[in-house]
Amino acid sequence: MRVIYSEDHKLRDAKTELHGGLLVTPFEGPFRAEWILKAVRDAGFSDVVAPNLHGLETALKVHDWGYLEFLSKAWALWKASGAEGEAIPTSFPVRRSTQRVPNDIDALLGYYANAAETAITEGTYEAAIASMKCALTGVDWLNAGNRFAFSLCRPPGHHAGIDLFGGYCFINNAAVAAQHLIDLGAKKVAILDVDFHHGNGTQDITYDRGDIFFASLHGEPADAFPYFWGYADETGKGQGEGCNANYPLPRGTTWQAWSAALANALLRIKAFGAEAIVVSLGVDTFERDPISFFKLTSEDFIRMGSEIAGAGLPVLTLMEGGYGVPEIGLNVANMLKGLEA
Ligand code: SP5
Ligand code: ZN
Repeated sequence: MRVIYSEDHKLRDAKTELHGGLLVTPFEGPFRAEWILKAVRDAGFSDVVAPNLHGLETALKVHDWGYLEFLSKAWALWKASGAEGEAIPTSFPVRRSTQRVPNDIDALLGYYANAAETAITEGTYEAAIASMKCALTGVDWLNAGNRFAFSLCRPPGHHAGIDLFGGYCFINNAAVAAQHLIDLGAKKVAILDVDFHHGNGTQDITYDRGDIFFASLHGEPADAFPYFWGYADETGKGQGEGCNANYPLPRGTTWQAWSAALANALLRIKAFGAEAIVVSLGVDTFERDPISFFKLTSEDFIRMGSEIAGAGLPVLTLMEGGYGVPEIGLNVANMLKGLEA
């Protein structure tokens, strides 16, 4: 399995996350990619390469142009406004308000945010672009005839919508990868999101598309971030009707119920006729994850990899969430081992 990793993830090193009414050290930090890279190497995955050159053309097919321009300028505008801390959104367009794009940076932050825990900081945009390049390079590896790649994306992407950041995400790496697969000739692809949190950004981007099947297993929205997306009755619209499958699962879910949902998702992906699977891999389903409520064990991640490989399709695995505990590295390495077993 080829592993794609960029040192530029370190450019995203936020000092603040709004959590429990305090500005705490973010759960999503550079240590995550370091731990995961070490564990993956220790598990024998030694083919680690830097990403290929890629521009913004694929991202512009899945994100709004004004949104990407905002991301590229947000930190400079924030500094120019005289603010001292990191760029945290505080004012939001809501039900019955206008949806006009504002001028002021405080307003722009709220306009483009779907959550306020995630600060934009110096280097965030550059790290998000490097993360996206890891995803695109994983697709290039599959396109060269290989069955598996692992893009060690950081920052993650699945909460980034057409024109929305939040949930530690800025550019939707999975959607960009799926678009790249299609641009290289695939007619149909699937994104399988196994992160604890619903992949609301990916759903936002793919909801009306008939060429990308999106399946997500996640904590029940009424109780789990991102709260306002991820119900089972969200099935897609227009050309995409029937191409969106949500599997909300309750507090305390273990491998037994989780794997039953996975089996159903894989059946749906096969029936759809996907030619490849992009896996949004969050290991925040782990029993000791600090912000989540599923109970998967480290061994379950090996089973997860083998079940997914059992679909018989090329698989690009992309890193999403997984926090706090050193086992995030082992859990990722286990999933990759399961894929190749
Ligand atoms: C990529 C990814 O996994 N993003 C997750 C972002 C979650 N951010 C906000 C979570 C708020 C949840 N509060 C948890 C309370 C735990 N007691
Ligand atoms: Zn997550």
